[in-house]
Amino acid sequence: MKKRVFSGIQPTGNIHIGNYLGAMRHWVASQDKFDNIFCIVDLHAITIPQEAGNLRVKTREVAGLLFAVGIDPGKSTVFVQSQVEAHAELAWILNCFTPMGWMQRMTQFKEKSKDQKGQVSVGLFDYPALMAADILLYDTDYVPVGEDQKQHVELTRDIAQRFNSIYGETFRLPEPVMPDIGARIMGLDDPTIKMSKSEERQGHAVNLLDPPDDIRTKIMRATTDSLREIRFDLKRPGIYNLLVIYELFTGRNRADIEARFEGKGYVDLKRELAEVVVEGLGPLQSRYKELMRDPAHIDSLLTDGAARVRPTAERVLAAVKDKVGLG
Ligand code: ATP
Ligand code: LTN
Repeated sequence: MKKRVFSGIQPTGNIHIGNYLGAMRHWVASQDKFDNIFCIVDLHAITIPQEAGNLRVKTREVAGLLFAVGIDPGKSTVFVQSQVEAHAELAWILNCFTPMGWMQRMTQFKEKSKDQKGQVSVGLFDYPALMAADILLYDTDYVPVGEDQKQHVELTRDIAQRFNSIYGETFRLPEPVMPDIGARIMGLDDPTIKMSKSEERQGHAVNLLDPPDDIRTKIMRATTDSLREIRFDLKRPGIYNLLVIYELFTGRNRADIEARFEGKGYVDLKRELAEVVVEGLGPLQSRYKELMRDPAHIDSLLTDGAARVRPTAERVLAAVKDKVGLG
């Protein structure tokens, strides 16, 4: 039996190279080794206001991108969260087993609620319980994510353990899996914050669907420092981030990269990086365009995906309800 992998991505904003390098490309790379489920988490998306038409467009766009980067619907299941009702139902039950104090520690909520001033929804606060439901419904072994989600996976384990200790072995405990390099790609305009879909500034992120000239402009304008040497030095976050992106797109090792840029300037690095990223994203962009000629096909892959996972989700939910004394 292959181990089960589950991960999720929100259909909000534009998918960027941080999502790709930190998460999506690892999902693709491990497809043969594991039994994979990838979920487009539209219920999570509405924790922040969304326009209905746009949410639908983005949901299909993310699906198209997942298939375009190489998720093979024959090997992995991709589905839309709101199409499997068990997610919302288990989230409610888990709410009732999650102490407020545990939720109050979540750093993502603290970050995200800052931007929202007085408009923060209860859903945003409760986001991690829904994420725990996503993971626990499928007897998940591994959750491959970027570093920002580690805390949520650890909370999921705590909630699962708490439930298990009250009702006996019910949930499998999942483990977060993060890449050694690229788990936290930083913003191009501000390398002290993570590259994020919700940052809307023009030069913040390279999006997977950016035209080549936009990619070039964004990389050429990336914030660096006033030093000269091109080295992997964590204390110089701007240049470090660009080098990590270069490293991940080219697959070259650090010593070779440093040797290649010895005596050269930041402009040389940026120019070469821009071409590497343009080339790296080219094939994916063509596949995406191709796939999007037939949106009905994408929708049908998603419907099939939901049908495939629904029985597992319903079995786990039924066991939980039975233990709790519901229904
Ligand atoms: P937002 O910032 O609006 O919450 P996001 O950019 O974090 O969105 P998600 O859909 O929440 O995107 O994340 C999808 C996956 O990408 C998650 O596994 C997440 O950990 C990973 N990820 C997101 N940003 C980065 C980043 N800057 N570096 C590496 N991985 C990332
Ligand atoms: N919170 C995650 C998206 C997400 C997820 C999940 C990731 C929702 N449910 C389950 C892994 C497993 C995010 O913002 N990236």
